Amino acid sequence: MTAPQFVPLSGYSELSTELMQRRAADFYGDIRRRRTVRHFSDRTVPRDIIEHCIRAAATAPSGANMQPWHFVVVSDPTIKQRIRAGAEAEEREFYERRASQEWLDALAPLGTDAEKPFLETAPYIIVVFAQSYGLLPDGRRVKHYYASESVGIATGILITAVHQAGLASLTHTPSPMGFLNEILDRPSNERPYLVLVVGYPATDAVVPVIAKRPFEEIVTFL
Ligand code: IYR
Repeated sequence: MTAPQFVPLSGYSELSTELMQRRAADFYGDIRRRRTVRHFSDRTVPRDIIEHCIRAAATAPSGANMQPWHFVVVSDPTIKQRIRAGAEAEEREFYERRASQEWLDALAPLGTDAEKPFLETAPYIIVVFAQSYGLLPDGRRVKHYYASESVGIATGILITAVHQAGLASLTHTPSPMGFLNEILDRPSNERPYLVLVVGYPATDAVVPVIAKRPFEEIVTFL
């Protein structure tokens, strides 16, 4: 067992109430502009922007601080092509056979289909892997706790960081995603959690007309 060590909380600085109110409102005003985009430009994006977004994501809290994630950033056109082929094969199965009518009806307002050209067009595909357990260099397993919750939080921060950097993203979840372990050569303790497509939106990008649920419906103050 390792004994805890503590240092003063030096990164926190208190803000005035007015500044907190303004910042909270401003942040909402900015994040509410985020839209999931399915039409990307092929314009390149400097890699350090993506690196910073991933560094931000990796500050997420995680179960027992195990940080049960790995991010694979794909810009190589050949690998993107293989990911697109793998994803579209699964998606065709999904749309033509696996999905229930209820599921297809729920997706109808989004206008999605099995064609995923953005997987080749966008400059970056970030594949987020969740590690169900860790592996020490000698092969021993380290237990991970709340891996899904932890990776979900990190992914939320990643999406927010990408938006705040001025780029668009798409959360994409071909299912099943096992083909990504093979293409990206990831070990068996990692499962693909989500694919985040990142880049500039196409100049003629459109987004579906959808709405967020009313605040009163999603919150209860007691
Ligand atoms: N994975 C499919 C289907 C899909 C499922 C959900 I739930 C979505 O919110 C969107 C799409 C696809 O990517 O098209």
